Amino acid sequence: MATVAQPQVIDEAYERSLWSPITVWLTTTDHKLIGIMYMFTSFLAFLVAGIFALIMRVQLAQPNLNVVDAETYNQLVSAHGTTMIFFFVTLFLTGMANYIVPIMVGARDMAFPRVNALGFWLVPVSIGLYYSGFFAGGALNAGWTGYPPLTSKHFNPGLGVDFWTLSLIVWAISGIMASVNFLTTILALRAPGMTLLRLPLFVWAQISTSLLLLIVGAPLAGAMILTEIDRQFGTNFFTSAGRPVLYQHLFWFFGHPEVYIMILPGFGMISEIIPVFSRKRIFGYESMVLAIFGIVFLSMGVWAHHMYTVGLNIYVETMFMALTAAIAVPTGIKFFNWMATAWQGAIEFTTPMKFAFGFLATFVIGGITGVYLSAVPVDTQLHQSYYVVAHLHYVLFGGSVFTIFAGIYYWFPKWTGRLLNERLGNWNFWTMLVGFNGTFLIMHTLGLDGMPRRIATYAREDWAGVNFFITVMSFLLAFSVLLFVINVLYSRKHGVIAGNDPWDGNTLEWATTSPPEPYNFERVPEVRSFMPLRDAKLAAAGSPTASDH
Ligand code: HEM
Ligand SMILES: [Cu+2]
Repeated sequence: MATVAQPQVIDEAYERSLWSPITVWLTTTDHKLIGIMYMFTSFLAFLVAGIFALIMRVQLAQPNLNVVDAETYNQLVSAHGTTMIFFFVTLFLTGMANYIVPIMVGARDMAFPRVNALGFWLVPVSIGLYYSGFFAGGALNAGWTGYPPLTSKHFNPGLGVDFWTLSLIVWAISGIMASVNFLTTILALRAPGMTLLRLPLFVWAQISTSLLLLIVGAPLAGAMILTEIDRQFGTNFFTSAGRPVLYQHLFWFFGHPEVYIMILPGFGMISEIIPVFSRKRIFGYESMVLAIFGIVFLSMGVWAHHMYTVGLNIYVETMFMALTAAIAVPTGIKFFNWMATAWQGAIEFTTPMKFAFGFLATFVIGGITGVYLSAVPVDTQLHQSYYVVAHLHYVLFGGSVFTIFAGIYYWFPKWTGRLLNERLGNWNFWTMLVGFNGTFLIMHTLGLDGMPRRIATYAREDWAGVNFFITVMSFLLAFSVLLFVINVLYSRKHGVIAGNDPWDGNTLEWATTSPPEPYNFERVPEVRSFMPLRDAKLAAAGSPTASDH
């Protein structure tokens, strides 16, 4: 084992922890504490956006209800979408990666710890700006996509739109900072022996996500800045005198890759979790890395599949259709590799593994409905209908949220030193799986029947039964999240003590204490494959180590 010298500088914040915990959190530059703050903040956002969803579902439970009026509904649907996408999923994943990636590559911290802290502290600023709208006469009411002319001064004189553009500009700056930091950390601070092709797949996933956000964060900020200039200075970038469709190009050049920013880290987590609980090595490591970059590359060339109905040239549409369908190829490679990994493995159905399988089962439905929607004639019919709402929740909930829960159950012992309760975890999983599919599977039929999305109410009596069922199921889904919160609160104090390596893991985070010391490792194990800890264990047992790359 190579010994690394004791660190010269221990995070000053830790030293001050003797006298004031609050100061520690406010001043820390430790990637682990920053990771926890990201996760804590974004999970609160998840709860708020979930409550908004429940209010919307109550409103839609029967025809012609008036629980909330149309204007309030529009603000709720916009805040729900914006909060889930920008403030929950993306930032929760940033927090998980903040905690885990430096440890996985054997680093002491992120490359730029102070930039990391600044990136985090921009998050409450961004969320605060958006939510200020609610106290300034009404928040954004144009959907999370904020298309002009709905956001123009003419239609929307209030401050809600301005708070939204400012919020997302700050969000993009914070995300770009985090991306530069992740890329530098992974490229420059790897432990001795950790070549690129020995990076754990979760780290590869973080490289791809960071690259994407680095490229598409600026176009998003650009779209927001131009929207704001139109509003404040009467210019015509996106007005009807200008090019409203230009906004959609800019927004979706960000928006589609954003979907992959929200799912690739989950792919990475599943690629760590399935091998550990199948007791097998990942099937096709190199093809997994290649597939990630296939997705990165393609994801930047498909944005106009959100715009099939704006009147693009048919040949342009055909190209976007082909590229969109092509994404199924690298995604399919990953999917088959996960199944091949689990195939004939000694599978342990721990809660993280259940969520991993739950992800496989639900994400495939979102993937397949996505392939249908990629076809121009199909999308022309289904655009703006509940079919799209069902599809996007299969991808975002069945994909991102299930992987996030798999990752939380997997790494919680590392973060806190205690395991989450398996019994509550089992209930959490099954209520979520049933609640989720109950809410969103049958929703496809409403879309096929022509129910439009983003409507505050509807008159069709024959939609009442299905909508009522969906609303009941959405409460089961909310109950599953409640079980999770109870599990965290309970296990943090009373959970089973985890030790360093409760799952018999493969990667370096399990080689250090739970939670790790501020400097992460006293000594970093020698890295000879993408499963360094497994190698160390095999070597200690006198067995031949996993074959090298
Ligand atoms: C807690 C379970 C959830 C429920 C019950 C739920 C419910 C809803 C409802 C009722 C709508 C409005 C549909 C409409 O009027 O067009 C909606 C829209 C949306 N949801 Fe969810 N949702 C949930 C979780 C999520 C998650 C986890 C995400 C993302 C990670 C998400 C992202 C979105 C987006 C992007 C929209 C579209 C907003 C828009 O049209 O501007 N939702 N959801
Ligand atoms: Cu897309």
